[in-house]
Amino acid sequence: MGKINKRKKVAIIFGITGQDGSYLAEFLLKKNYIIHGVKRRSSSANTERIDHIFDSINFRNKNFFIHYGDITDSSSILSLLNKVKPDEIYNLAAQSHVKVSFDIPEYTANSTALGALRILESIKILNLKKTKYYQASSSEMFGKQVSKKSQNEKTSFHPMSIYGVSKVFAYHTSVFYREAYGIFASNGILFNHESPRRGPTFVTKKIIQGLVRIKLKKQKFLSLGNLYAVRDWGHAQDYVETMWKILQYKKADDWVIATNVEMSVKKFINKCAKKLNINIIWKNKGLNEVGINKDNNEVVIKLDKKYIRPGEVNYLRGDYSKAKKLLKWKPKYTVDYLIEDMIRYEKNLYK
Ligand code: NAP
Ligand code: F7E
Repeated sequence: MGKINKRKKVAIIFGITGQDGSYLAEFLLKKNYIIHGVKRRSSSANTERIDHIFDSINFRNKNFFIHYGDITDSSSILSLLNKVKPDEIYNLAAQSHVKVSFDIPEYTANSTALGALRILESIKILNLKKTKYYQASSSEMFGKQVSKKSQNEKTSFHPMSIYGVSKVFAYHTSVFYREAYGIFASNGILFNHESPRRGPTFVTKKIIQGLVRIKLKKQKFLSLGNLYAVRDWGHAQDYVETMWKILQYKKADDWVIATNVEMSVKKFINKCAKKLNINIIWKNKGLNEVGINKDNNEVVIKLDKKYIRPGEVNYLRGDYSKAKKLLKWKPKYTVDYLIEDMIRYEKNLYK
């Protein structure tokens, strides 16, 4: 009997150089996909999270291609989609930092909101009927939650930043292109997810990097903002798998992806410190609150008002029962594993 020649699936990843883009690329390559990643031009290298995917001698991987492009540039999107005609598109590109979105609101809206519109409109113009689209939606869309109930696909949105507002626009734009033009466009409403590859200014990475350096006596203290915000932190490696599952589901839909475990920033610090054998006691209130290393009486955590946001999301905990039931997905990694993985990575940098 002749061998069946199964065509490899082709995916475009916008945001390939980011935390999720790099893990998703690894995941899809293992599934035998051909990947086209889009990176934007920058004056210094922005590919350190994906450099290992290429072979080190020829800097080549026959299933992995990188293209210059920008989600604020419609022409680059249109011509790439026309050339590649992918089976799947993952839109992970965004100005993804909530605090930064207060400082650069217009650019945040241009990339995070209009970027999604540009890709969806390109799919429509090119009449790519078989192309499936994944939108990286965010728990930040839920925003101001008055009750401490968990959030699911039916919870209403009340964003508290231009980042959140932009993600709401991209969410509804995806639903609209699905309903009006029949495009397979799905939203993954992902709660916070972290990893050793997390950007250094997000709170988990900042805490772990800071505490490891304090432990190694390379830093004296760490300055933070709101210690009482509650988040639902998962591992990015777990979450990229669901992105793929979402596009394999029989119809386009919207999905909450989370762990359903809540934790305040302060509790996260205490957990990390304990794993590093730093014994922290807390003193004072408000902006004067400090974390003191009980063993030497030195202040290791201070608060700085520059990290306090004009709009804050105080409570996030995701109810992922729909994904659990229909996608058969649940997180593999606990927050304890996540912290240990991140600590291990930081410590290795100093070996
Ligand atoms: P990230 O590490 O900040 O990665 C963002 C990616 O977007 C990077 O590759 C970045 O390129 C790229 N990008 C930014 N502006 C661009 C532009 N104008 N044109 C082309 N590419 C651009 O974010 P992440 O944590 O991987 O998150 C991936 C996506 O999921 C984002 O859309 C984020 O908003 C969303 N999300 C994240 C979480 C989370 O907890 N991580 C939760 C929910 C949703 P550079 O490398 O050049 O900066
Ligand atoms: O802040 C508080 C801060 O910046 C978490 C993005 O991936 O997840 C992420 O957005 C909490 C906030 O993440 C500092 O006020 C205290 O309450 O790590 P973060 P985020 O804002 O939740 C969502 C789901 C996304 O979609 C986003 O793309 O921690 N916090 N002190 C601090 N935060 C930072 N960054 N730095 C501090 O010093």
